[in-house]
Amino acid sequence: MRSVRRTAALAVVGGIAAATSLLPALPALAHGAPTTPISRTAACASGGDRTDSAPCRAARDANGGPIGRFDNLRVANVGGRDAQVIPDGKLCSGGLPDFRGLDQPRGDWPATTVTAGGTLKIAYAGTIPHQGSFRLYLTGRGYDPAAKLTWADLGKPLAEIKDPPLREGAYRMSLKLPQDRSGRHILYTVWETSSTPDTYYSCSDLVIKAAATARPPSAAPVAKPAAKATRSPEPEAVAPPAEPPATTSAAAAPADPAPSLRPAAAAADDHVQLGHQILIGATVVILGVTAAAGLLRLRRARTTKD
Ligand SMILES: [Cu+2]
Repeated sequence: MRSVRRTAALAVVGGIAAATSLLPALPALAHGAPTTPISRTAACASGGDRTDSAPCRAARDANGGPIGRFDNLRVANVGGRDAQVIPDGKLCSGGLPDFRGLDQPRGDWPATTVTAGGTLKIAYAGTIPHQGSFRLYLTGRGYDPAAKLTWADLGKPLAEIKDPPLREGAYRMSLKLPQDRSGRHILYTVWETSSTPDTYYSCSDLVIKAAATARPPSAAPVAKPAAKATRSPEPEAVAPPAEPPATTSAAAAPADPAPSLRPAAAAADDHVQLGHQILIGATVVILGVTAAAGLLRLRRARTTKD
């Protein structure tokens, strides 16, 4: 009996050791950021995939040191009061000193080329599921990329999407873009989680191109009316199907950059969200108990035979 107990104890220890060794394979204690269209965090923050680019180096200089982790731009206890809590000019950093370099107005942030009036497919990397709502804002027609982003630039959200599907490491959403924007714009994404106290903020830079239905340019200069023509009817005929092919928009975006942005080991992560810890704790306990029970059964079977 003593040896059985010892075996059981060893098995528990072994099970826990085995479970612990699996931990690095589990997602790090991380959160999220848009990877399509690429956000300033996913590009330039630590763990980002364009950190060597000129705008990212400039952002680090402006930050006065390393930028925080790309998936960790979150503010606790905002509770939907985004415009009261996040100051104008600091929207891209969420007002967090660790990310202040991302607030710089620049014309060369890594951007995604999209089509006016098209459907933008969004991938928001999220390694551990949180429940919540995404509010998607787009800068208005008067937006000036040379000025810092303010709430007035954004107006009302274009869409609010609750608990979108999480597939292959990213939340998947679609957004119909307005016809009347062109050039540099910002998609501002607010993820207000309901399973944690945190709200996540991010700026994704877009270059909006006119739809391809435009007339081909003619060599001879044509007299243009001084004022814009009257509102043209929306070409609803080209409305995309529910799951539009990736080519309709975000053409310049890589098919799915989400998996390339695996957060590094949780070393510097100060995240203390109960949900994450319960998940990992439960995994350890379950693996440990399963291993112990299995070995105990084996041991018993052997003792009975003897
Ligand atoms: Cu999180």
